[in-house]
Amino acid sequence: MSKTCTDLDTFMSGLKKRNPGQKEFHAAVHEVASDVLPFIADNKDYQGECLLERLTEPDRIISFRVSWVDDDGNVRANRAWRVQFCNAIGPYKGGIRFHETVTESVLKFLGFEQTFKNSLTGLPMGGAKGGSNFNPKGKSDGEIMRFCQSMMTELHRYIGPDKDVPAGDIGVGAREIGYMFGQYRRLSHTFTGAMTGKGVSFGGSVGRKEATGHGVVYFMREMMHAVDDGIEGKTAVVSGSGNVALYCLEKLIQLGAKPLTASDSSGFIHDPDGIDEEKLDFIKDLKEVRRGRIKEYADKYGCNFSEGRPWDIKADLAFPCATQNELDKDDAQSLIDNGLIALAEGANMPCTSDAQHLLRNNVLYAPGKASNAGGVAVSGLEQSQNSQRVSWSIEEVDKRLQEIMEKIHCKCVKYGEGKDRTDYVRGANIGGFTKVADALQQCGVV
Ligand code: NDP
Ligand code: 2IT
Repeated sequence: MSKTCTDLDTFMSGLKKRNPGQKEFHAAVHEVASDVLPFIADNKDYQGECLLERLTEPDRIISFRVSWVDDDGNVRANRAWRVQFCNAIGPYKGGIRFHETVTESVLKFLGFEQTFKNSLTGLPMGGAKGGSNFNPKGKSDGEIMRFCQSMMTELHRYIGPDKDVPAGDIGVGAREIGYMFGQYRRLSHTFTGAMTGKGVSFGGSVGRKEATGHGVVYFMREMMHAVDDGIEGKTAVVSGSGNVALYCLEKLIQLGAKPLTASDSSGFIHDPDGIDEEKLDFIKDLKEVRRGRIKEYADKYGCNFSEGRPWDIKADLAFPCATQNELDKDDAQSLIDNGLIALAEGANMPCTSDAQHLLRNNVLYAPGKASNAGGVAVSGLEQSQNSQRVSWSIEEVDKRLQEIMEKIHCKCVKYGEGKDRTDYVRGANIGGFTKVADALQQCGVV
């Protein structure tokens, strides 16, 4: 068999048989295949060589045990993985997630998405994702350090600046990257850009911490400009209060919008007066320094805290920035009924496929692989700076980030042009696919 099967049901039933029970991975592939298979059917150039079959099989998955000792002297064991999905256009690149819900299926979905996202940035980066079912909540700094060191003791064999360059994701921020990079440096006896998201004092790029959240808002700005509208004066609902959400809130405030909500896994706050710079500083201290719960915001500013998610709040713009499947069909309907204009995903696959279907047909809707690509894009800029042994200014990095988000928007418009509105999902899927597919074809059957 060397011709890609372009029937979606046949393609998916084969994929499900080969990957039983991996529902997150099935969903991610289904979303891409439903756009890419019709594109292949219409384009002879992409019909040979089983391109999508090859792109849905990771290059390799490394799975290993991480043993560590907690503060009470108990020996603990977790499972960790690195899914090296595809290095057709550059060294593997993608984050590491620490969360109790991490499974091989979750990391395969994220690695698959990353391959398309990284292609869209225009930078030479392949796709990968890693992580562990380790739950960092409530752990001391010492426990986090010992876990990170143990994880890197195994992982260091498989990564390197020209091989695979991990970064952060849920549960992995500056502290964890620092501990992992420190151990990598020690074990490899080298100082290279083998990870990104590093501290600025040891090779990190300025602007990387802010890049995903700022980039999502830059992408939203492009979508709004394309319909002769803007962000200024618009109300926004945001979920999460981690890295992506915090800097999405920050850029919304800087561009004159009025964000109304933030959340964590225990619930959300709704501030009808809007989250301003001073209130955002409070959330940054709460989440980045004290690692507290979002409910404290409601206690301090006298607004509402509720369990659940913020999607019943009326707003012009929506930014799901917490985790996968956090916005379902009912949530999407409620946002649409409340007059939503546009939604840009900060998280990876936050909308269920039913929700995505509704949003795609009713509002401007940007999938994460396009709208949250600013984070990995600035990771790519960090790799360039490390290779050249230079550090760019924040102005330089921010200018490049804005240009990259604009180019991704253009690519989505090129491949996603539609009758009523741009189909950003189709645009991102086909735009991401073509570059990787061209590389696969030109490099022979490997
Ligand atoms: P963080 O760990 O910094 O923050 C995650 C936020 O989401 C927290 O507020 C957390 O709440 C909440 N959250 C996590 N899991 C759940 C859950 N199961 N239910 C409800 N809330 C939850 O992660 P990031 O901000 O880095 O990542 C957020 C999303 O953005 C992820 O989908 C990630 O893959 C994606 N992303 C991240 C990039 C980056 O550069 N960091 C780049 C591109 C995408 P709590 O603290 O209570 O757990
Ligand atoms: O999902 C993502 O794009 C990330 N977690 C960032 C990956 C990276 O290598 O910066």
